[in-house]
Amino acid sequence: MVAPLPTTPETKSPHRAGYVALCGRPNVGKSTLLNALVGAELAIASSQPQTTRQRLLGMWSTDEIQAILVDTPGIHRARSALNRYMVDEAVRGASDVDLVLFLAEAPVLEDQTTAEAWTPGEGALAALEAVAGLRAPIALVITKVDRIAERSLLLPVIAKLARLHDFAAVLPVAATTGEGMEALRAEITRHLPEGPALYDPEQLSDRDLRWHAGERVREAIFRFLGEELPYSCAVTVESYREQQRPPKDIVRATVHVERESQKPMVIGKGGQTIRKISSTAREAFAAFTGRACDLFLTVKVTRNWTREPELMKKLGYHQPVGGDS
Ligand SMILES: Nc1nc2c(ncn2[C@@H]2O[C@H](COP(=O)(O)OP(=O)(O)O)[C@@H](O)[C@H]2O)c(=O)[nH]1
Ligand SMILES: [Mg+2]
Repeated sequence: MVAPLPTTPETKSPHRAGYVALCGRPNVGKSTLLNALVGAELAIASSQPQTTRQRLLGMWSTDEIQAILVDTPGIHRARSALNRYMVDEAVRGASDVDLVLFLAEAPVLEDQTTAEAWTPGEGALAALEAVAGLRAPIALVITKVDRIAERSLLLPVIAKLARLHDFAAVLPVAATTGEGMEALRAEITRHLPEGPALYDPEQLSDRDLRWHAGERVREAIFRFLGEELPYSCAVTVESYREQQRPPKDIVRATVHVERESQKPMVIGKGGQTIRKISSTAREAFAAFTGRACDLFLTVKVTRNWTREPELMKKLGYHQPVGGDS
């Protein structure tokens, strides 16, 4: 009789799960990177700084791991109550995570001389300082490297940035082309502690659809309202109804502005601006949910809301009770 072959034990590595914060100055590409890692357009991104106002969790789940990614507002010098809230959200979002990704954008460099002369800006240094004292290891992610045709020009930049802190890793990436993303995913995975998934692997975000609907309106506002006005706007979703036949979401939302004079600017001549905002947001939200959507917008003056913490709370910008991050 032949003895049965010894069965080889399962060599599958244990499941890992944990939290990873994306931090850095405004506009360095945090929201875009979160979307690329999750593989869905969860976080709104725009070419203007300070688009992200609140912490958002995006889940990157595979059979082996779950990385809960924390998108944070940019860290910047804050004057108004709204900006202080945003910076607090950023630092709170980064406390108690397993890894901090500190994002710094690759400068646009023409030649070796500009590359050698480059030094990190004050804003980046201050943002790094704000997270350097946290418990978690920090990996430096150099973003938007697709903008530099000659990659060797990055070397002096990487060397200078790498000296600023004892980074766990230095990772050049371009979220828009996918460059460097494999190395970034491997680095994230390495830092996750062993443990079961903390969210349903099917769930992509901690925010509900109502919140996402409001964010699509804010995204369209950033796109159509020029340089200044978007910072005076907030969006609240008054009602969200899922109609069964035909399947459709019916969303009613309010765009709040700070001053009476801003209202006609948001509405536009004959209502054309608000119509553009509405149809762009509606299409983006329908693409996100995969269902048709009707969106009804109203514009309202909520005087000085960016300066009054009580009004901010009413518009959804309040500190989490008990600090849940
Ligand atoms: N060329 C290039 N642009 C990027 C990349 N990632 C982000 N951006 C752009 O940078 C701007 C700011 O991005 P966003 O994700 O909103 O930055 P955040 O403020 O840090 O969240 C947007 O216009 C993005 O399209 C990238 O990898 N390459
Ligand atoms: Mg952002």
